[in-house]
Amino acid sequence: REIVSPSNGASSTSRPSKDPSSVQADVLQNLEFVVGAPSNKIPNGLDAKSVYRGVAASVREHLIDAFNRTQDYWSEKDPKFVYYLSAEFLMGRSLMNAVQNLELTGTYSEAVKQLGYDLETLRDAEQNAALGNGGLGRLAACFIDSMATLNLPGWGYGIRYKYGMFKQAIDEKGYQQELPDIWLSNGNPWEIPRPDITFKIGFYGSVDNFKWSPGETIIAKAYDNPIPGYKTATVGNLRLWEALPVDEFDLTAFNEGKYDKAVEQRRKAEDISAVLYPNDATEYGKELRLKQQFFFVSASLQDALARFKAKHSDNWQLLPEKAVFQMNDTHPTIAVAELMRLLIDEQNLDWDTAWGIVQKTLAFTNHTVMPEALEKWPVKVLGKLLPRHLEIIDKIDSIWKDSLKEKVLAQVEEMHKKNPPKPKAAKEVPLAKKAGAPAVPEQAEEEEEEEEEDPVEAALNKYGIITENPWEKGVKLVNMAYLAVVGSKAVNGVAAIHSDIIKRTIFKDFFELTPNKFQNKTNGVTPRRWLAWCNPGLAALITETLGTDAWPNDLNLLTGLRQYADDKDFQKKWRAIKHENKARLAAKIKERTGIDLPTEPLYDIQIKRIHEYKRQYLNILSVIYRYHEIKTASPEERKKFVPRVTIFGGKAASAYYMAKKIVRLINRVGMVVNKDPDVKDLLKVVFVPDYNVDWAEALIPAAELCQQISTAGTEASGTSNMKFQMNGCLIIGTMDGANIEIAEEVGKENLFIFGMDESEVPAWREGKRAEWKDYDPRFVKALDMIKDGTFGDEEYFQDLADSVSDMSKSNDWFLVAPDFTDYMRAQDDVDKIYQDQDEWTRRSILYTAGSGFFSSDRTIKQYADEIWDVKPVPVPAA
Ligand code: F55
Repeated sequence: REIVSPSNGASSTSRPSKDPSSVQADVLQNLEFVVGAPSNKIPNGLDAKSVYRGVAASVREHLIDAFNRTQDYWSEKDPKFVYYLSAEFLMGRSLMNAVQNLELTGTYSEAVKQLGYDLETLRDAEQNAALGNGGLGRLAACFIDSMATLNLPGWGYGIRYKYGMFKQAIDEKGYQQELPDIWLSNGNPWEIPRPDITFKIGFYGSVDNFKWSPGETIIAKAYDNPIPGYKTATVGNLRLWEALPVDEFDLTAFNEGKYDKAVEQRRKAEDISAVLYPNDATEYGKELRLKQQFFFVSASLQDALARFKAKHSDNWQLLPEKAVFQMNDTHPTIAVAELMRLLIDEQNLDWDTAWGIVQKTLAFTNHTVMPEALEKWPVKVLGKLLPRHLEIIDKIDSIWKDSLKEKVLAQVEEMHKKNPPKPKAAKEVPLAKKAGAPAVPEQAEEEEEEEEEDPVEAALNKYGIITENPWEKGVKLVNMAYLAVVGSKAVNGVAAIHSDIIKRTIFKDFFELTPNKFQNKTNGVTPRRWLAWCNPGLAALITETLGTDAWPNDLNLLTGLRQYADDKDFQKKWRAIKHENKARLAAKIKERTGIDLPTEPLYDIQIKRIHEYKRQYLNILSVIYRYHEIKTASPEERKKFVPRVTIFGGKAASAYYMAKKIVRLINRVGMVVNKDPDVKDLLKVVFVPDYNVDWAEALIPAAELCQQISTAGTEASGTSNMKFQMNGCLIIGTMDGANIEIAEEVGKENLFIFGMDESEVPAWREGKRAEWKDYDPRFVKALDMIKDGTFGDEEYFQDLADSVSDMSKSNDWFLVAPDFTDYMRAQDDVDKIYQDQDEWTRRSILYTAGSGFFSSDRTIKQYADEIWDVKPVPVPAA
């Protein structure tokens, strides 16, 4: 399907204007005719929201103009396209990013000023597009930014959720409340509805002789969201799908007076794109979730295939040379079966031809090794919702296993030669058990052992896409990650250590079969949003110092800052900017929470989803101990403390029991510490409510220390660590995820590294833990304070305390207790270095200077070269 440009190549049509006075006229025009503001109120007498809408409508014209030219050009050139399939795109706000990327900031600031407003105020009138949970969704947003900037022909494909990530409020007890995110209430000027681009999506029904007759059909309608590149005429596309009923209204029911039934179909269809599932680390097993996944995958594949067909009719062998679909985690992996179905059932290809094409057209990224996040759909659920797909998956599974038979047979024979046949085959320990989920019910284990399994069958089963649920005998599951691995040409992890771990653990058997399929693509973040736009002070200093403003598109240029790391004058300027950013943040925090913050202390920040593996708990325990030390110190001793502001931000999944307790504990500690007159400015504890992308844009430039303290081996990569690094913020962290690569770039000695590393964790969990008793007295003291009611609610916090201290109730799976002592040692180092501001600043400069590798431009270039084989197609300037 082509995108038809209304301008139809007519270069004579007037392009949106680029000088302040004509831009001003455009804004006024849009205020009157798009916003519908009464002319006697324009421009004064309007609220910021309305003016924002007028300005956004005018910026939109620039975007659409370049968007149409880009898409027309790409369509004409017909290069290979990458389609980034993701259930989440955490975009944040668009106004400033669009204005900056289009290089119209000066123009718009001026135009808006003449109307009596300033651009910053209007920026804050925009709703956040929070169509994602956290790292995975924000990564997708950074990636499409880089794709456009690098002129790579490609689109993002996802879901236009009506409600994004829930809004978080903190009640007076410190408890998290979830509120709906009604982000479309003020309209969305950044999207282009495409009522003419729709696809039918089927569900349920039956299969007769390979022919699927869906029992329910809905419509997917496209919305295009232009994605401007920076310093390029390219504007890419994020196409999001909305679910609609085939028939708006059941007239018969209406005429019979059954009014609610008349709209029932509509409601049911709209439910599919209604709400983002707010969990970032646990799968749901809910049918609606699978419906969402299939809905957007099917629409996206149908759309891309239609576009291919319009150019190349039935030459399907050419598809792998024209399209590649990158699957962002397991959420879109039903694509393996859907692409097979479309090629076989709709385009009449035979199985082998279709399978050959699929395996050259799909690629898969894994973002986690946490067993509870790996999606496994019960065969019953999948088979009911998508009967034809289950049939296809079943066939993929048996052909796949058949292809391994000879190999496995040889392996078994070899094994038997070495060890004469034992009565029973060695049993695989279920992965989830290895990784610490509750143990398999013992009874089930015993029963299993009683069965005599054919050793070849047993060996083959470890490769099974469809397998038995280890917790529930007789219940079969479709392992979506395995389906993706088998159906893809490439599989990648998101940081070096993570890519290594997946080869050794969750995909070990697959790696041994096809080692070349497995790759690493270390994550990156867009330096436009995360340095240039969010930290204008630092950006200006960098440009002035390097003597070029080319660095946002060529981030390795930042190495040029290294030579200034010891320069006292430069350090002074560097510090002054950090201080301004801290003051700006303090003002925002005051406005949102009422808390007054001094700007002299060390700003220490941990922002990320609340999760036990990310160990916000470890952080708050050390804060509690610090509080105790300050309180029990004499006035003279107090002078020796390095003042700190500790800031937390993050949402807990609504059903995550422990995470919610951690949120409450942090808030309770803040309530007590912040009003304690003994503490004064030596310690402040802030929980910023409703942490989101624009909080991040204010917090990161102001941060001096950030906490990246996950249990080694659990955080696949982390991406906020990269954003902090770019902004000259020092890291206290474990040797986990991308911290390791950051340490390589910056010099490990410049980070505050602590704790067990990934190789030590299993031995501790499986052995040492049993007899370990070296609880740090400071750790015991902090827990005692929680338990004695220093922060109130001691009963409520009891099990949180037990979870890291009472091995009969829990096993401290994430190593809070054993890592505590070294964490405190690292914290002491932090205090010591902070007192030497020159040394601190030197390190800070080295962080920024060493952050070039973590530009998502580098990441995307590697995807394009090493997986996608997609080449840049720059759009000629207008
Ligand atoms: C969302 C939904 C489900 Cl069902 C499972 C996981 C998620 C999710 O949001 N995961 C996520 O954010 N993973 C993170 O991805 C980042 C980008 O690769 C990594 O940096 C981070 O380590 C990882 O936890």
